[in-house]
Amino acid sequence: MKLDIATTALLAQLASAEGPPMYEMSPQDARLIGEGMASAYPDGPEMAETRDIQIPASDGAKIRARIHRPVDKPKGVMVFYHGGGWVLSNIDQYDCVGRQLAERTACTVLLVDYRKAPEHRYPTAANDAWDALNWTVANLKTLGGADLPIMVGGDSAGGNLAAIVCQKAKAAGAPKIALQMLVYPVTDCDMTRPSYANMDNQLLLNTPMMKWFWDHYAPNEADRKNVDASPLHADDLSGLPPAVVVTAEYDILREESEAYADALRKAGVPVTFKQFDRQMHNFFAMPGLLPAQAKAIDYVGDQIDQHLGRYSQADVVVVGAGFAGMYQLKRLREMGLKTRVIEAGDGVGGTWYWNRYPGARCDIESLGYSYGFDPELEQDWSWSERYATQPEILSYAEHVAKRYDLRKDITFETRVTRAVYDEDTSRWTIYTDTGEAISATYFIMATGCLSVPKEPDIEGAESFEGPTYITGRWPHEGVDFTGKRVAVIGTGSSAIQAIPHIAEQASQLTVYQRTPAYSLPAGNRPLTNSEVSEMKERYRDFREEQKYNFAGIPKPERELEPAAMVPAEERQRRLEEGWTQGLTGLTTKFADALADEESNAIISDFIRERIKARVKDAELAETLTPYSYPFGTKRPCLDTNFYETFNRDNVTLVDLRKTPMEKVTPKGIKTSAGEEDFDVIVFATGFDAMTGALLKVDIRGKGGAALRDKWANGPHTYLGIAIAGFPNLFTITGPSSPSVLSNMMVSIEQHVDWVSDCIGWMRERGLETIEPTEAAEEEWAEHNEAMANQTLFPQANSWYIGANVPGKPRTFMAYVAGVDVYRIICDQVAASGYSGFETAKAKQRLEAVSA
Ligand code: N01
Repeated sequence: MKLDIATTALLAQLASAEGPPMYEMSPQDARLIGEGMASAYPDGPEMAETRDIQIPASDGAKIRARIHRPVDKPKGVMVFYHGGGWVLSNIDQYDCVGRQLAERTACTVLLVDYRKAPEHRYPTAANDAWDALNWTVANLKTLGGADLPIMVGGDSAGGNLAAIVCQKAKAAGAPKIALQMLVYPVTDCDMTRPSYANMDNQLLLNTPMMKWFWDHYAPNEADRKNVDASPLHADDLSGLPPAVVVTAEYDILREESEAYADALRKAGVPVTFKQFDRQMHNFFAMPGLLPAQAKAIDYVGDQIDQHLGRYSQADVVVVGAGFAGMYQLKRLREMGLKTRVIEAGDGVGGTWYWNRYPGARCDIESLGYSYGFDPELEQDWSWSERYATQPEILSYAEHVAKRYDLRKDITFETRVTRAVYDEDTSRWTIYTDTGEAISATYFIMATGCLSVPKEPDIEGAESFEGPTYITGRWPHEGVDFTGKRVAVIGTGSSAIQAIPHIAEQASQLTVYQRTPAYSLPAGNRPLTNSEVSEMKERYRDFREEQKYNFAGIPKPERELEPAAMVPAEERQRRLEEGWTQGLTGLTTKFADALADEESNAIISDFIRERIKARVKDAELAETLTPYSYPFGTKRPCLDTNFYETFNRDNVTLVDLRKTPMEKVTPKGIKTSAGEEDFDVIVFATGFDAMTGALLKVDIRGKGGAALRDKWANGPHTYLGIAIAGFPNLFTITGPSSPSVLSNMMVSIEQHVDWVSDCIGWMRERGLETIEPTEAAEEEWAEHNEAMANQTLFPQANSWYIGANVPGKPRTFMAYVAGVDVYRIICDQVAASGYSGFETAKAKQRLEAVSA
């Protein structure tokens, strides 16, 4: 027997309890056992409303019932009939299950305490179930809305009642039932099926017990064969509501549940079928005790979401319409794959769509910060400045979208909230906040590395009475700071670009600095016509140079000697030269610039002197000078007039290392030195980098495992592209790829090409799934860590290691050996038939999802 461990342990505990088997007890005594077990179940989630009611039965009696209304606005109503062989259990014992269903499905759940046998024999339970359904229809408004769809559900004998009320509704012509959820339902009184004879199945429900139930409920054998006792006996199942049928592997009811699913499907009813392996009968009704129970609630919740939402199919769903998602869409479309891109913004551009703060521009030179996949595209676009502004880059993204007609496959203003992999169908279902569910073979997260702004982690941030802005979510209409007292919190790249612009408008600007940055002058200027045309002539060669360069930035070239081998005069010459050469100007001047403390100190000291020369007030200059980490171990910044801005009379710097921030108040900001009032606060406090956007979506892989759980101690991937346990999921520039340490355009193109080629390779071979092995993932993690430890990167409390987000696990999240080395590794993995990955062909299935 192969039950899961929790089930095995539970059965072992139950076996140690003394007493006769239940089928030798009176129903009254047997009910007490169920009550004892239920005392171990948790209370379940909080509800907006929980109310007990009495439903009038058609014979004049009263049926007890309980309404659980979820916190979220109800999307539907489910009438739920509990299991217990028509003899045992009640709605108190199913209270937690009802709450779980209500919370997960955002539906009002009506738990029905139909009358039990032997006090009330067949067909009382079926009649009560029907009366409760009709009461629900008549009282929909009080349950959440007169237009809400109605579903029925139940487990075991409750599944039997749910199936029966659907047949009754069909016969009566009403009500319309949107869905029937049948969890290991009793569908037939035939107890001669092989699943009854198999000893492996004689667990919480065994053959004598089933006989005991039937004998109490329908002692007359002829009654049992009626369709309102054995719904499988119905002549015609066509026209019944779509069904979700769940079974357990070790359950005597498994075969009759399967038979009903099969009969429904043959009658043309859409059926989604799932067997929970290594589970026994009743697992669905044991919350808190069996982990599979929570997974089953999730599973039925997902199915209900699909049925209630809009449901569609695609070959691939890509999340994000930034530069990664756009190119990914183009590639997949060319391969003939039906591709849907889901984008939260109302336009393309990703980072360049959201980051509209004043002064936002790229710190990679514009001639190299563009797509290289189409020689014609690079000829018909001309950059105007050495470093392009955000508006210019955004218009480039829009130009690309138009040129390749990308928008038609992008759904804008829609967020992906959840994605669930189904091992039975080998497909992902991707859920959006607009109620759509998309089933897809491949799921690609092109969500960017710096796309989720860090939540302001400062006490009282929400209490400020004036407007607040986050640089990474800047209003499209812009912000006018004229005459305002403005606070900017942070001195990273975003703040450094924004501060000089804000200072020009604001009456007073106060900058709150916790860690000084190393910022180099951008040296921005308009590009000359000859610079642009020269690059256009040599673009093809340049693209190759980008691909096989350490950072995807071919100039300046990397010097090969460690600093110690370079004579003092030559060192100085290189430093002077590097100072004007942008982001990689100084890190390329010595081979060991980012690996050796002394070498790095030469550069860091040089920059410190330069910073001091830019600020008139010596004390202020000292405060702005970084000492606590080596140059380059936090992302360096490029600025235009950042340090000079502090020479203005209307600009003040607060050193939070000396006077720590205490809180934001309704009027301003309080530090240990006192409180200052402001009209506006700008949070330039950075991002939940690398993993933020991936974990914002609730991604569930094999066995319902959550990516959030898998990465609780830091992200683990293979090549930063794929994740063990999450087949056919790809991450573009994911954690432990070079990504943020490189020119993102070069890294994005490399990943998109690799993923597209991989999908093409699978399709040529008829392969259905691909996922990395745990071993490959482990080897990659070890290699990453070893490479990072050869550098100075781990010395800084940077967002590269998650240090900027309180509580985030600390691991170095980018591959440091360079995009050139990385590309060679990725190419070799592909050339060797995707070593480190496991692939599988399509499975033979009992049942395909159809809806
Ligand atoms: O964010 P950051 P960013 N109290 O995390 C401070 C890219 N980028 O948006 O260092 C007080 O770098 C924080 O202080 P500390 C680029 O890769 C590119 O500026 O944590 N202060 C820091 O000073 C960049 O690296 C461009 O001590 C708090 C600042 O806020 C990345 O985006 C332009 C605080 C955050 O700096 C992120 O840059 C802009 C608190 N509670 C950005 N929390 C280009 O040019 C945070 N800080 C392409």
